[in-house]
Amino acid sequence: MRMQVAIIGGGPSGLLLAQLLHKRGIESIVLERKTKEYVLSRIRAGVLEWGLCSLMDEAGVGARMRCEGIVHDGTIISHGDTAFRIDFDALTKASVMVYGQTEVTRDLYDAREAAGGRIDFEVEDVTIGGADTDAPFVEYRMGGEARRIDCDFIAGCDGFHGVSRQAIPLDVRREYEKLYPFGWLGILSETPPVHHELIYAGSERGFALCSMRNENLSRYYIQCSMSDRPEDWTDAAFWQELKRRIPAEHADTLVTGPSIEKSIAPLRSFVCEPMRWGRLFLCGDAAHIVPPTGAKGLNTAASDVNYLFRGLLQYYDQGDATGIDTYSQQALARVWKVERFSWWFSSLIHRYPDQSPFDLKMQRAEIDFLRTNEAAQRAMAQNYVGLPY
Ligand code: RFL
Ligand code: PHB
Repeated sequence: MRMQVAIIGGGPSGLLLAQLLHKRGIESIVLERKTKEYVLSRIRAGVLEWGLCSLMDEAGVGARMRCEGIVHDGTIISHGDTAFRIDFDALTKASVMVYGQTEVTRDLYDAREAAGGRIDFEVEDVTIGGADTDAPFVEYRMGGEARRIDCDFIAGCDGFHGVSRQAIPLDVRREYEKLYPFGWLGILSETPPVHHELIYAGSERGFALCSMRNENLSRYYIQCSMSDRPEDWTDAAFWQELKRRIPAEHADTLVTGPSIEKSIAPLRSFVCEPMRWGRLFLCGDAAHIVPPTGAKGLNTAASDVNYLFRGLLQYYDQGDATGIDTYSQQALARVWKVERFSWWFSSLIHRYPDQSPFDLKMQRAEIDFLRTNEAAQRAMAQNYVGLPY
């Protein structure tokens, strides 16, 4: 079969790209390795930059987000019992939206189904062919049957463990990686959030984050050891540790309850260059990973989708390949800035196993500078609400 664009991966990147293209009359197929239920069961990001919110509107999937999402004009940063607020609205005249990745993905699936767009689930053995020619194709198996899609372009939206990145030859591909010596243990609980804004808490016992999905669904994280397993942590032990890391005024009012999800995520910074090889374009986690501090993973996936969508539109509408030819440079210029912010924020607020007394003093001085310097706060706020596309 023939399609204009073959999209590998039915996560938020692939689905958003498919929906934006469809709105402008460009047809695509989405190939997803898992079932829809599995994709929707993954609990991931919770904070959307205004740029992603606008893209959802443009894709025609913003209505529920605009209605049920919670606008946040600031966030709290604490160290021990010292806490201060970064006022996004006053510093940047912008804000972020708290609306879970699960809901974003659900809205995109609903729109795709309503539009009759093709998604093949539970695909296996996906391989990319001819990406460096004018006749690219994707081959895969579904239900034991071999299939082939001939297309103009391939979008590799298949996440960090996907096959798309591996299709770029090793002598072309350059990868940059940093692993952090700790993980995040996260829980979801049907309890009211401890505070109406997110709290990023540094402490001598390690980092903690108080986040939320809605007024009766809270998401909390604590920095943990890489060797910990979720089953090592009872709910009671989790709540106790969280309370010891956040300011006393919040620890005292924290409402606890049973966890309905508990998982550990490693922290990694990763970038693959280039993000384009011939007619193959990488988007989102397929090309880069950030540590979750600052909530940039999903948002950076969306900015890639934005550049690729506009490039494809320019190609199909005007016969102009400039946008797709400059995709990799444009996307990477923003990706590296986001990598820097996520690395900086992670370094600011975690305890590292090998930190010297000098390193700890530097970390405290950096937090104190941020607490007292408006220019530093503005730079932080600009990055948090999202750099321009
Ligand atoms: P995704 O969401 O990983 O989707 C990729 C999709 O591709 C499918 N796939 C394949 N399909 C076909 N053939 C193959 N060979 C395939 N290989 C894989 C997968 O099944 C999947 O459905 O990537 P995408 O779309 O680029 O979206 C990126 C975001 O999901 C990601 O950046 C964020 O979720 C990162 N992230 C977080 N970001 C935040 O901003 N805040 C968070 O709190 C946060 N928590 C997380 C996270 C990522 C995690 N991962 C990847 C382990 C927590 C976790 C656990
Ligand atoms: C979340 O709600 O899952 C979340 C929020 C902010 C982050 C990371 C994760 O920086």
